Amino acid sequence: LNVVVMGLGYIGLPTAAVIARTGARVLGIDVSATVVDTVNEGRVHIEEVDLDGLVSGVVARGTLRASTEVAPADIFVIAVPTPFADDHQPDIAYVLQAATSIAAVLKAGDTIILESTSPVGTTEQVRDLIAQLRPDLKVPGRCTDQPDISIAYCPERVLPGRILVELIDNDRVIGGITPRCARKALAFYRRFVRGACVTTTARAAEMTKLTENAFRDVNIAFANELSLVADRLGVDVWEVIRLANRHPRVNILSPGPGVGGHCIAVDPWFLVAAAPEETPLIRTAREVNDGKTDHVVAQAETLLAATGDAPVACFGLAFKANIDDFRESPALRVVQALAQSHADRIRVVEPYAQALPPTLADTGATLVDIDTALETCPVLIVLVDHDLFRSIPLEERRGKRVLDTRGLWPDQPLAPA
Ligand code: SAJ
Repeated sequence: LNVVVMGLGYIGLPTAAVIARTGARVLGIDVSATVVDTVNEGRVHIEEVDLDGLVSGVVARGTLRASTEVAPADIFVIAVPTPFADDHQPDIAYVLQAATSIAAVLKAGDTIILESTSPVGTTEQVRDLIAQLRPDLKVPGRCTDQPDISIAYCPERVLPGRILVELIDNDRVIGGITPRCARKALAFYRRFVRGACVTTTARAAEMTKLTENAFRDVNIAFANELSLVADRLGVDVWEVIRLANRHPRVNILSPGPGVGGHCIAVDPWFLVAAAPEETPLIRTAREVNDGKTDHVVAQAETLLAATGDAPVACFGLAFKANIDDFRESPALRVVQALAQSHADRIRVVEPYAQALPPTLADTGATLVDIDTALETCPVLIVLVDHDLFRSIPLEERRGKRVLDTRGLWPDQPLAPA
């Protein structure tokens, strides 16, 4: 079996490597020559648990190769980004570009599977584009006799940090343009997925993916809104949530400095853009979560104003715990805002960064290790719940002024006046 995976990012590269491990011959395509060279040397350009060993193994065995040029194959998996524009309208240009390059090498019997998170209707747009570019091929849903190719939508659902486990164990939703397309794609996923593979239509599968991430966003927004109420009322929100969650049908998520990453902070907008009138809740959840970051900046400014010119240690830049991914990170947004007017006071502690990211590099803020921060900074702001931070014992935090946006240190005494 020959498989082409379009896009060698956080999803495409692990997916390509897992398929290659089954013995299929996989060609990974990326627009970046650096990424292609790195993979062909058996190395990885992203941090993900166990990915380096897997990639070096399948490249050495010759089942995974990378290129900037698409080649003929039996299965084409599209895993390219679908960002949104400034007006929150989804941008599927990369998906359509990928489909265009696939069209050039497509032959009867091939299957195209879109995995990128996409607005409802995108898989049909891919089908229409292929029909237009390759009038010699019969496309599914557009002809009465047997189509020449199959097209399906099967969203990725893996959690960064657990990608290689979840690629295998998670259930998959497989939406075909027609039931036959779905069955074709299902046979492919059965090669490496241990979870259940459930088939449906392409449109239902597209909406399912958006729904999952909007569900999480709305639930995090509820927790973030509670944290604002608790602040106003002088109550410990973490304690309230812990207690409320003892109810058998209550399961509240954790407040934080906002929602980051390239999925949960983005995908709900695809639903809002598709049905603006019908989505006040989903839109408001997005606004609540973005607004939480502004609230944390204001809290931090108040703390800085109350602490003279004391150095301030900001714990964490990543968008969530225990990863090196800073995309759309609320922690990074908070530190950037503080660095604008207090750069000389700002020390950043981020064990997952070798250097400050470009947006902070020239501000005057400095990157320090945990020990230095604890020794030199009387003011601590927790922005990410990395395990390395959670394990700092109370003795090392006693007497500090602390703003803990993640509820990481429940034993922290109230700050000295
Ligand atoms: N967060 C909170 N409080 C919580 C949980 C999360 O503030 O209780 C924050 C995190 O700190 C982070 C953001 O939300 O900033 C998102 O983190 P996450 O762990 O909820 O999700 P992602 O973005 O890493 O991955 C999500 C997952 N989707 C769901 O859990 C429904 C993953 O399964 C998807 O594959 C991924 O999006 C994706 O690619 O769409």
